[in-house]
Amino acid sequence: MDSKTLDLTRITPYGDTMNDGKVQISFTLPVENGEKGVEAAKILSKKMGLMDPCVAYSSELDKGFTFFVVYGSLIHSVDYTQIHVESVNVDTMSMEETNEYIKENIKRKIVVVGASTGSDAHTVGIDAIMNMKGYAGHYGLERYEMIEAYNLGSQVPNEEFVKKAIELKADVLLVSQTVTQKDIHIQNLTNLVELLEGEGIREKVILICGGPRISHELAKELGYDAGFGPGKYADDVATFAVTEMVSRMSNNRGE
Ligand code: B12
Repeated sequence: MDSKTLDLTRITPYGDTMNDGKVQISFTLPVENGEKGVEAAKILSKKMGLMDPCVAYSSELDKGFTFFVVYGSLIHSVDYTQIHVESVNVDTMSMEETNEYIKENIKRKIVVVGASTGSDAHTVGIDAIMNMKGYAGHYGLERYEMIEAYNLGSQVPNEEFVKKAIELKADVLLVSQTVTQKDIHIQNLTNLVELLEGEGIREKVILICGGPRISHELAKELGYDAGFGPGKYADDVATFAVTEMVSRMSNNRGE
């Protein structure tokens, strides 16, 4: 490939010239910082598909642990034209439009209960969606006139979350998961679905999860109605939830 033509069937990272494949990666190896460690980082980088790897930086993190930054040219490319991504397909409404939509179609306030569940202590994600102040210029659900929003905070056990959902007669459940180490999010999200099914309320709620590593595809696989990751805000979530509620109401009426 030449250095000017963009070929979408074979895209590769851009450094300063089209198709140069330049990337920077960083990782830690459990070895001393020294020439042998640098060589190990280079060999590993080549195995990862980097041509001419150059260790730009190495530093001891702790005794026997070294952090490396490596530059190189990636030998791989992807066919961008063949990529299909499953994403939530809604035209996001503004807060005012959503309030109007609820008034016209649901004719009562809807109840949304959210939390960061299990052992996850990260609250910023769920707050971004729910807090009155909102996030990045998007007001959170607490500000919506037609939404009764309950943010239960973080480290909420699934059992307690389900109990609250029943007590508050939730229409929509929002679950945030940030920590994904050892796939803890998968276990936790799956356990929640099982508990909701056990209580016989899974089909009565719109079940939505979100977090930095949550995709719509993963959410659907785990039995959720939708999943939202970075770059998604309260208005996206609210639009999906209310349009899904109304579509289920019409289906139940056999329309
Ligand atoms: C702040 C922070 C903390 C704070 C949290 C404070 C708090 N009150 O939340 C503190 C210091 C407590 C913390 C602790 C830990 N953290 Co921390 N933390 C972060 C940090 C720096 C920022 C996260 C954040 O707030 N992002 C901003 C929000 C707005 O983004 P977001 O969550 O993606 O949310 C958006 C979307 O994802 C989506 N969304 C999120 N949730 C939901 C929910 C729904 C329903 C919907 C619809 C959408 C949605 O909407 C939001 C807006 O677009 C990240 C690194 C980073 N830079 O991202 C690490 C990070 C998340 N933490 C990490 C880790 C490992 C930990 C600890 C385990 C560390 C430790 N060993 O003790 C502990 C966790 C303890 C626990 N039991 O959970 C790792 C997670 C790695 C992984 N993939 O598992 C990260 C990535 C750091 C890293 N690179 O290693 N952390």
